[in-house]
Amino acid sequence: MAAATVEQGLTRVIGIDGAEDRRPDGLDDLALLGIHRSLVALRAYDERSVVYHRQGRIGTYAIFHGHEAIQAGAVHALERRDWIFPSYRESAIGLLRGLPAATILQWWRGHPAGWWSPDEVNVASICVPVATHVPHAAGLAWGLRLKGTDAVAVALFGDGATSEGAFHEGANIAAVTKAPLVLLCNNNQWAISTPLSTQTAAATLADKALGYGMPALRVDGHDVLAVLEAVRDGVSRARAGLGPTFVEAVTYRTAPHGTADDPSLYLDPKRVATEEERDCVSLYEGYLRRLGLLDDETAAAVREEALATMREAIEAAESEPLPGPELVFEHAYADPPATLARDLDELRSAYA
Ligand SMILES: Cc1ncc(C[n+]2csc(CCOP(=O)(O)OP(=O)(O)O)c2C)c(N)n1
Ligand SMILES: [Mg+2]
Repeated sequence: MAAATVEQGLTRVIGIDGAEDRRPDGLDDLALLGIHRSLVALRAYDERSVVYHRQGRIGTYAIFHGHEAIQAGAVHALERRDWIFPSYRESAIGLLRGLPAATILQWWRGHPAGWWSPDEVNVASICVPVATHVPHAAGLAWGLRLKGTDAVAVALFGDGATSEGAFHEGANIAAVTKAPLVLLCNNNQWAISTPLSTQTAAATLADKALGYGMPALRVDGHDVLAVLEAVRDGVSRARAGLGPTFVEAVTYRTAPHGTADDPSLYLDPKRVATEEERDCVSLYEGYLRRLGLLDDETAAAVREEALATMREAIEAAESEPLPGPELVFEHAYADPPATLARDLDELRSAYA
């Protein structure tokens, strides 16, 4: 990969459309099966969360069906010391770092237990404002470099995020400081109902990296191993002190933006059906089957384990007591003004 070039085609590892499968360097059978478990854990989390939302057990939820390959590919390209900066679309990525599913469900329930200390798992808080975590990730990555460690950071964000000022500020400062950062863009071709064609006039999102003097790679976001290889390339550059890399992982959002969205107003069902034929989990399972590493029985066992985790997690989340209304004020002031006591009384009486 040269200093500041954009590879225009979409790189793949899994044989799609009759191409040969490849095996990325350094991934033994165990590693390949670990990636499968991660994909299935994310799929189960997402599927069950939509059901829990419909049952009124969690709040509004950002569905990530079809984005699992981007998330698992990224995490499996990293070492445990490396940092992950997720957006709402990657809310459950911490599962792959050992965060309990109950903790993430609590986040979507608006429960105070739905938070973790980022430095315990090197996963930053879930970022809801579009792109504002990009400068945070750039700053943390720069700090890692200043401290003399060889750890890196990855920030995950969407196609729409690349139109936000925060993305550009973050990309620029990361490049200027040679921050060890991988900017991983999930190009699912929609920002809620805004299609990519009206989002940008750039030929590719990866082209935007050129303006900041960083190289970019474009991969098929349905292909977990292609994402892994690209992020791994970016991580190697970052560890070597060469600065940030932009990875555009191209996929297509076949699900609603979130549980509050009605995509029938703008998504073409025919396109959705075509994209679903290349579902990232099924594609990877096909690859493992061709390698003789997966059969029906193992696939069913992995899925059942993931579903059991979710059953236990929702039960654990729901059995945690709800906080009292005073929590709203508890961390707001070092010295609460006198009027707050009155407000709190009013709030309590509304709850009583
Ligand atoms: C700064 C900011 N502006 C607007 C919103 C409302 N909003 C939430 S998601 C979204 C679309 C983002 O699209 P994209 O970056 O492509 O990410 P995706 O949701 O497709 O993963 C918008 C505009 C927000 N959360 N933050
Ligand atoms: Mg998008």
